[in-house]
Amino acid sequence: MDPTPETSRAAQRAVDAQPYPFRFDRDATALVIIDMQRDFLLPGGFGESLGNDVSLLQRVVGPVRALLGAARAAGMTIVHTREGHRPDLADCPPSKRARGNPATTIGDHGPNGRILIRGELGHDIVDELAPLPGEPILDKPGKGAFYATDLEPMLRHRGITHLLVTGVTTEVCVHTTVREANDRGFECLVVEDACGSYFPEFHEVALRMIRAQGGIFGWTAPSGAVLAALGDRPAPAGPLSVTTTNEV
Ligand code: TIU
Repeated sequence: MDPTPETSRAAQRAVDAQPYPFRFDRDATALVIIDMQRDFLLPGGFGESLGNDVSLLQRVVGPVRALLGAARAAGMTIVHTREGHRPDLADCPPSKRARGNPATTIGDHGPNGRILIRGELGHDIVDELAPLPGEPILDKPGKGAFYATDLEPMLRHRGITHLLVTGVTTEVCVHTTVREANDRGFECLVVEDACGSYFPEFHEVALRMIRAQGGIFGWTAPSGAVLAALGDRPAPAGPLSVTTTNEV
């Protein structure tokens, strides 16, 4: 039997987002957690080797953890990504190792093992956000999660059309992934406080770039608004008022 308008509406959620409400169906939406790895969040890893203060990313863990709990409770698709390379570095562009001429670089030994190398402690996801069995972990060699990975078929096979994007860093791997997803037709909401950067000003501007021009790459919203929409609360009946402005 075809779903009635009432059941269709019950499946739909709406997040109070910018630049206008983000409507989604939990069954067609994935929570994507980008690169919440020790190598970016803890001392001695890739992030610090690039000269960054990694403590700035710690504030992201709590909001991502809350979203992860809500997505698990809702039975949603959850994808964890990790940036990194093969132990033999065959998939690492020499330019990426050399960039910035750091004292230690990808493949070198650090306190959490070889930097940004698959299988090493530093490459893995922080304890607070450890994936559960059945949650896909996507290893990616680049900044974007679609480049040289099987993310796109993984999402299409599950009927996923909408992404809730979180993780680090906002202007690098989150942004690259959202741009790639946007060109593939996925609707992306970037969760503002569940993303972070070593540069707070880049974080803010990166979010504005997502939602500018009527949502040129997608939507943004705070985690509280997303959590409210993820629960067992249907979207309000009737059309949401949609006002598209260039306010960012
Ligand atoms: N350096 C930086 O801001 N980010 C990265 O190198 N990778 C990710 O963003 N994951």
